[in-house]
Amino acid sequence: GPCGIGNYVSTDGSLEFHSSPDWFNDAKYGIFFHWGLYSAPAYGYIQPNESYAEWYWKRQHDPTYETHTYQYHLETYGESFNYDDFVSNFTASKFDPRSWLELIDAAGAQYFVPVTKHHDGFALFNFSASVSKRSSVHYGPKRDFIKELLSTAKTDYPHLRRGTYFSLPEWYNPLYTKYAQGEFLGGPPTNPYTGETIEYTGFVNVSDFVTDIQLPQMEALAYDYETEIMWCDIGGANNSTILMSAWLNWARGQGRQVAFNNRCGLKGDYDTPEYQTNANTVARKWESTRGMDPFSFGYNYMTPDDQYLTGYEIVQAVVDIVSKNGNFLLDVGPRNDGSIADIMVANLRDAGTWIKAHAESIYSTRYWLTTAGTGNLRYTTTAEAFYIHVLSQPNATVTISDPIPYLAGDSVTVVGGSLAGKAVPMTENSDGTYTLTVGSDVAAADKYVWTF
Ligand code: FUL
Repeated sequence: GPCGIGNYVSTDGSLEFHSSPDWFNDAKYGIFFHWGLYSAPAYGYIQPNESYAEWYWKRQHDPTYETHTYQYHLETYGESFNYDDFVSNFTASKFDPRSWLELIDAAGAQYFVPVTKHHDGFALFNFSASVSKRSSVHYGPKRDFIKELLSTAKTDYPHLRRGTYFSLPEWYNPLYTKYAQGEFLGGPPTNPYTGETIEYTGFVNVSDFVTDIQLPQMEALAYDYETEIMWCDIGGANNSTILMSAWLNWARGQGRQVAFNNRCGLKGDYDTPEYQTNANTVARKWESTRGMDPFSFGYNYMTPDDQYLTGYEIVQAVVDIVSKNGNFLLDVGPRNDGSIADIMVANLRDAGTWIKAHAESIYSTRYWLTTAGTGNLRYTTTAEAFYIHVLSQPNATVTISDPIPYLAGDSVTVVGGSLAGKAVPMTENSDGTYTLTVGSDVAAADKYVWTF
């Protein structure tokens, strides 16, 4: 169905008529990639506010943060090594878009969102050199990674939807000073140890950050890269009404539906709780995001393997979030060479095996009315079926006390696992609840979440 009405004009009100496209609501599960210069130090200190490895520059530069990152940098790289010097460590020597895409696909994800430019302003895509030269196209590996990834996806994995993360502000861009807000003060950057002003690599002195840098870069993602999700970050100063109205109308003219999140300075198609989820169903579309790392989106070399989300935890998160009208955008932090740690690969594949085996109860489903299931039960629906998900291994019986109008007959069918298709007896109790009698064979025939 349509995800909006008429032609959009450049006002907040007009753009609020847009809603998340059906394909986005159907897709449920995506993979996020935080990969950039910060993947070279790959360091975050495990405490609130200092654990996001992609915030390395800000934390290193900002002595108000208990100085773990500040000290670490000093001891590891020395005071004269500036953040932009990580360009030479960011080799991407093992980056292969096919291996990332094969992993996304094996994970059971239906879309992906690479960071195209984080708050450090160092982009991984191409735009006019009269706007800025601060990118991997001009420095370091001299490659357009976003093009490599998106164009390979388009030809080799056409069923995967292609999104792009883009930070609206830049921490130390000299032109951002005019729009300073919160931790985004603008530049030029200084060396945190000597106080010296340092160069903002690739800086082109245009006149206005928003109209001359941010807007053309987003236009490049919209029109040259044909992104399907504008995953903005931070908001702040922007020209998003102009960009979005033109982009939505243009995409519609091509018969395509695109999405944008709630961090573009506009209400957006969906909310994006971060390292959080919703306890209950929320009718406005939402997408929960977090890293496989317990505290970071960017790769943190210090995180022990057993701290990463496991296959079990990923499956539980997908089922729980989907049953409440959410999507799950799970982040992977690749290393500076473009490779992905074995533990993340293994856990994603493990979850993917379960998700694919239970595809009919996850993808293209809708949440059940307005309440989440009670206890360890979660529900999803389609026009043809009603699905009961049990978040822990059933032991003889499962009792359903939620007032579900769809339960009828004397059995339900197992979805997924080695006994898929088997009938499980169901009885209606005198108090109106239902009991499924789950034999030990059915309980043993699946893992992580049992679906009927
Ligand atoms: C936040 C950023 O500050 C984090 O570094 C990360 O990119 C997350 C998805 O969004 O606002």
